[in-house]
Amino acid sequence: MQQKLQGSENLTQLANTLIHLLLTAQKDKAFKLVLETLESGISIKDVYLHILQPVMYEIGRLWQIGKIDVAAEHYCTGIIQLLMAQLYSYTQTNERNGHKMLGCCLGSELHDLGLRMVNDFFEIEGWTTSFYGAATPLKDLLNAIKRTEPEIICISVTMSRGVPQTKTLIHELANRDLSVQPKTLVGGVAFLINPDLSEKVGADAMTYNAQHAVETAERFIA
Ligand code: B12
Repeated sequence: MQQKLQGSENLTQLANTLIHLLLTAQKDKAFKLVLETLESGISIKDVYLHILQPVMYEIGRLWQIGKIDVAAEHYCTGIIQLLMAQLYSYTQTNERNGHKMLGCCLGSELHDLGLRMVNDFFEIEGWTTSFYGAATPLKDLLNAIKRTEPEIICISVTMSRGVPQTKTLIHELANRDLSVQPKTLVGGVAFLINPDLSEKVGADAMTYNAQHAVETAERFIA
């Protein structure tokens, strides 16, 4: 990287460059761009929220308006997932704080990249997280919650058909005799487009992005 990149304009510029590299199948350059961005001093959180997240939203928009096909979307998603896996070591920055969070997607929900980002933000702040991604069955999740005793449960919902199961999970948790009674946070596109739903499912809070999610959780355990 020739000069240290800073400021939101540069982040937008980097996001645009990354989209171009992905859509022209230049995987190696895409990796190099993101790793050099981190090396230039831009934080992992900024890379996630101001580069990778907008890139995925733009990929979705391009798919929706028919400018790219499903194969191109899958290619881009695959590379972003690989990148995030590679960035995991950058999330282990703070000492563990002794708190536990469990993140999940229920039922037929396949969108788990946003949840991965949420889990990673908790890891950055020192939490120990468990990730139960795409389409985890409700009863198995209840077993996992009993096993891992998290203080916070993050439920990610993109497709609105996942809302009833979210309500069921929250209701089940409230009626179980758990040694740790967890607080529930909800988020994802289904709640972004209809924030009132969070109250209807009985969640303790809904937040807009991964940073707000960890800040809200920290208020709950304070
Ligand atoms: C990648 C992708 C897929 C991938 C998912 C891969 C994966 N492992 O995640 C695949 C190919 C599987 C997929 C499938 C489908 N998809 Co899709 N997909 C996308 C796309 C392009 C990107 C999603 C993403 O990664 N976003 C980036 C992340 C970082 O953002 P995020 O999820 O919003 O997460 C952030 C916040 O919301 C928040 N957050 C998220 N979860 C949580 C949880 C908690 C507790 C908290 C507090 C916060 C929080 O924090 C995150 C980080 O800041 C979106 C476009 C978009 N606008 O999102 C479409 C999109 C979500 N998909 C869409 C559709 C329609 C589909 C399909 C129905 C397509 C089809 N015809 O088959 C299927 C449905 C599959 C299913 N059963 O779930 C629509 C959804 C419209 C809607 N909800 O009404 C979108 C919006 C595309 C569009 N523009 O129309 N998709």
